[in-house]
Amino acid sequence: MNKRISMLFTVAAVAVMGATLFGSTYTQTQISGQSLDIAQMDANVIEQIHQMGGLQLVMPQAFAETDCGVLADSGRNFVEFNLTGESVELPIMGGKTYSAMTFSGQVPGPTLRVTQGDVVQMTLTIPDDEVTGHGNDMHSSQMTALAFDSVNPGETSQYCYIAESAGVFKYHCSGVHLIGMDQHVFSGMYGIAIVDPANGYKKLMVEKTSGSGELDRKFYDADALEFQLQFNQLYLNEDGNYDAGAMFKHQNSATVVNGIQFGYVPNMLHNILLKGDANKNIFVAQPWNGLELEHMQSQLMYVENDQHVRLFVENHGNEPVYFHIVGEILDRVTQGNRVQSAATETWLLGGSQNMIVDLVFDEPGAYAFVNHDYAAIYTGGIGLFVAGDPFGLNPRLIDAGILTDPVPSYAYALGNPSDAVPPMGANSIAHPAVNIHGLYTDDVVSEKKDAGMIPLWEVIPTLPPVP
Ligand SMILES: [Cu+2]
Repeated sequence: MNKRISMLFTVAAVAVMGATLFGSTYTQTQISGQSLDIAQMDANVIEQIHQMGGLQLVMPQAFAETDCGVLADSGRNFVEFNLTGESVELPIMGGKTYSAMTFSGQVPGPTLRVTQGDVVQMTLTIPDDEVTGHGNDMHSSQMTALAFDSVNPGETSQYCYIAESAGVFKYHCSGVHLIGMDQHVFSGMYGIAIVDPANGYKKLMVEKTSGSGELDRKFYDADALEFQLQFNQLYLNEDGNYDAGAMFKHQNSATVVNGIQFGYVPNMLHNILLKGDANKNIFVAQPWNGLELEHMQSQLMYVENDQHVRLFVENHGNEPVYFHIVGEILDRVTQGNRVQSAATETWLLGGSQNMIVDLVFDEPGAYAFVNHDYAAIYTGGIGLFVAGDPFGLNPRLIDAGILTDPVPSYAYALGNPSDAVPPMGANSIAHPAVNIHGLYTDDVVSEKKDAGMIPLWEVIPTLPPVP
């Protein structure tokens, strides 16, 4: 089958499938009444599909309008989740910017954290001066994005749902009546909802051998130090605008974690601490290096040894994520609220798929987490956890007066990056400190400062020199 015929077949199949599922509103007459201009197929496939109605076959009346008032009075815990759709310029690697679309001025958007059974009231506001409308598809709901449709500039809209299923769930802009959804998502309009299990998380059991090698088990309390890692790609042209052609060909221009390429690798401070020289890089790629980069300077993630760590991982992208931590084993992998694997080296996440990884870092050291696809690693899909005090810095930091006593992780001195720290849940261990790091607008940075998060770029120059 040649390419054009095969593409026509695909589009027709979408239409016929829609007619089968929703026959009462989409008839054969409608299908035959619309024809595709094959010559324009490559130019604007999405628009063609839209013209055919192939992706808009769902009957609005088939969806029960969920009454926020009824749910608010249901006696369930009621959580408001307010988002704003904003197009802004945000930094990319190499000192340039790109045309980003955001939920509330940050990429990824704010993380929603609720408990299974809670009512969520999602409100999306689009400012008057915004260039386009936006939607929001919450995967933690069980309502079609079409019921919500999209919101025009200068308008606000909301819907309510019960978060029935525990787990990690993507949310993402659904475009303008679904048109441009790919552009809006890859430009930054995505985030996650964490729905904690109603009965809390489970203890973590790790098999260990002890004594002369007999098998033993070690149990860790359900409470854990938590991080969020959201993988995606950028598809940009030279001008920093979305390139749909590159997306269709799966030729991304960057692999990002929480919106940034190489956002969790060492910076000049680590160079000073380990090599005594801000300009002697200790990591092969340190593109976000320099205090003048402020909240964009790369940061590391610090954990204690023998501590229960929980990672909420989502793949928002078009490429698989082969999640692996170099030098560690994923002690437990959970999807939804069901354990999928224990003691596994790597776990595969397809597009819009997620998992919760529970693990313990046994030995002091630096551990790279990667998408173990080499193309992804080399284009930014890598970051570092540092467990314990592998570099023996405690005495030096105490001598310098930065610390008074030895600490079990560098988080006590530097904090963990704000974009990797999810909101607290019932089984969360509080991070010792949180620094401001992320793909944020200046307004979001101000909010983080007001919330007590540390602007390291302001604090570090005031610290005494490390001996
Ligand atoms: Cu949008």
